[in-house]
Amino acid sequence: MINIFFSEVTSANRYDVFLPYAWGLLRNYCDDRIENPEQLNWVTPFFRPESIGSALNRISIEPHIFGFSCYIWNWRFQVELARKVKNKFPKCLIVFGGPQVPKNDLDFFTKYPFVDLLVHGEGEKSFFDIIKSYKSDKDWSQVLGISFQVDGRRVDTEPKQRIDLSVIEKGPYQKEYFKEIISRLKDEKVFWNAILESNRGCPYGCLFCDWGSATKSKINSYRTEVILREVEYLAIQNVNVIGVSDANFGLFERDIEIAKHVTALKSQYNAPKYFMPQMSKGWGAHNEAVAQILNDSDLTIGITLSLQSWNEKTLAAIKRKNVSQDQYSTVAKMAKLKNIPIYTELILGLPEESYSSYLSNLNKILLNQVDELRVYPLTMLPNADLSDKSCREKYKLKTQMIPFNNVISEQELIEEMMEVVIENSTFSEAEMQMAWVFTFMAQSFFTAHWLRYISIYLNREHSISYLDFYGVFLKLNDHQFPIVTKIIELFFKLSRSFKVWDFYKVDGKSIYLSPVGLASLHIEENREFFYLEIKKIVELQFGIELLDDLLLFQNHCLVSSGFDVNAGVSYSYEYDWVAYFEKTEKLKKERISISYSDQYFGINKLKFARNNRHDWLKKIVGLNYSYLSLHHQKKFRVIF
Ligand code: B12
Ligand code: SF4
Repeated sequence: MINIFFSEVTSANRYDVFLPYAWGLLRNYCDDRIENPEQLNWVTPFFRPESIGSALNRISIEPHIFGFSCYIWNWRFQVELARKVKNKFPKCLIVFGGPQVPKNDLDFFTKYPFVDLLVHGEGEKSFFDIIKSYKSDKDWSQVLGISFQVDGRRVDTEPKQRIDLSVIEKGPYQKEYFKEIISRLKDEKVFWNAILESNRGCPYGCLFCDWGSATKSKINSYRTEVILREVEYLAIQNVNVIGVSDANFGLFERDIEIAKHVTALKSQYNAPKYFMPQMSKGWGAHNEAVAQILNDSDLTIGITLSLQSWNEKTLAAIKRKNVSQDQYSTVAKMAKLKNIPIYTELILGLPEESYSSYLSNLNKILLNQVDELRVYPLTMLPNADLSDKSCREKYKLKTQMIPFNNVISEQELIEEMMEVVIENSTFSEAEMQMAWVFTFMAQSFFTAHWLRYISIYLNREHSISYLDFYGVFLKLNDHQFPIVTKIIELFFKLSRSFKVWDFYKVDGKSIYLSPVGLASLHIEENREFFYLEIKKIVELQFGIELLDDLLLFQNHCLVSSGFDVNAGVSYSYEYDWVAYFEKTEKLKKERISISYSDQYFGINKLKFARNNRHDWLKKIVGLNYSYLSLHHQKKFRVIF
């Protein structure tokens, strides 16, 4: 009997778990093909965050093959666990696979002598051949797509052919082995999520992307019925979120069928709560239909319009094809009309990006009134072309290892690190810090809504750009404006430390917060005074007297920690702000009343305990991004 162990610790916290999909795919492939499968004992993999000691203690039989699924978010953990396993079980074959396994690090085996085999790229065929070889002569030279050492000399075998996904009859989730894992998670009442791929590969080859650089290739798809059955099984089991790992969902017409199927399942089983694909980069013919279907059934938190940058020089340098600015605006307008939220991603620190081009990206995005904006530091992934020495030199990339923004770290586990760009040939370190401050302001004040309506009003009525408005916050006197200056001070601190998400004590309990979360906490504690300060700032800096009616409308649209879910709340206004902001009509002096009656909040649609700031933060902002959760969603307007 061969005992096969596997570690695929996923990016998650204790309450929000991803099933070990890579393990499932490898096992599925091997089970279907291997002779005498009863000789293999696949031990339930490690996939939840835990300490090395605890993981080691749970190894109760001798491991013969130990697979490690390596990602940027678990690398240090995997290395340490592998080291200890090899120490304790010297005969165990340690196999590293996954995107964090470097292809070209020639010193790898010197640094990590306890690793026996490195598998590059797709794992199914290689892992199958490794097991087959383990059962016979242990001659790894016949296994394609791997690296190993013989007498201190590194051997790289020939790259392998990609497997044909269309011949796979049944996905792993429906197999017996996942049933046991799922039923244990259900007993624990954790939110459990599944990754699902309907296809593999990406025709683009963005310089910074591990995936694109690695697989730039023809798209290889599963048969539609295989996907539909997997989704159905997960829905019956009450999965929380299905994350689609395709690089370009919406590229194929059948994606509409998949989206419709998930919708039908949701109405039957009330699961999944969310179905989250990354939309195809060029906004294709089917994206709109897919977005509409998913939005109508409340399966999405918005459609993704990933940009990374809008600067032509940057796009050329990173070899990225984007939606054009015109196309972006058209999609944003369509989304607004259909009430579909849009969210956009940018990367800060890309080659040829400068402070002014980055701020211009930010401003254009806000002008399109996005609902969610995520900005990532440019991260150096080992297999992305950008990590090559030549690129580092060409763009004068200065990098720093920073702690990973990962919820795992609270539990005294190994802190994961990532290498990020803090300066390049066109963007100085000081400018990059300032760019982060503007980013936090855009996220907190615009997308998280704290000043969204005031910003739009100033832009529409007085042509004040969003960033010009927020820019004045940088020059304020802290005696006169203590609340706003405190927030800005906080943003500066975060931009310098790079430990952006962190744990904070709120009312005696620890909570994991983003910059938006921290700013929100501070504003919530001083709401009335915050808006008074804003009124004064606008008056002093721009000579404009903001209507109190607008300040009230702005303030009320954000869910307060005192909001009574059972009673709801109603407010009256002198002006029809809803027509002005939502229908972009002219401002009319017309009395309206608005009632807010939300019952559930945040991405997990939870209720929060009234007048409990900790719970308010946790449910509304907390572990997730701000998304659309800070402002009231259920609104009813009456015109008098
Ligand atoms: C789902 C996903 C996530 C999920 C996390 C899911 C989880 N399980 O925890 C979420 C949305 C949270 C996420 C976040 C991030 N992600 Co992500 N994510 C993905 C995505 C889309 C799918 C991953 C997946 O499950 N694929 C399906 C599996 C089966 O494929 P696979 O993982 O490649 O596995 C195959 C092979 O690698 C191999 N293999 C894998 N393990 C093993 C083990 C052995 C022993 C063997 C032999 C083979 C083998 O065989 C498998 C089958 O062929 C990938 C892109 C992609 N399409 O792969 C990016 C990707 C993994 N993410 C990436 C990154 C950078 C991130 C972020 C850091 C982004 C950011 N800047 O914040 C964050 C980090 C989050 C955090 N705080 O931890 C990079 C990772 C690069 C790296 N070196 O690890 C990827 C590759 C995308 C990219 N642009 O390059 N991500
Ligand atoms: S960033 Fe997206 S589009 Fe670009 S190569 Fe990676 S997966 Fe493909």
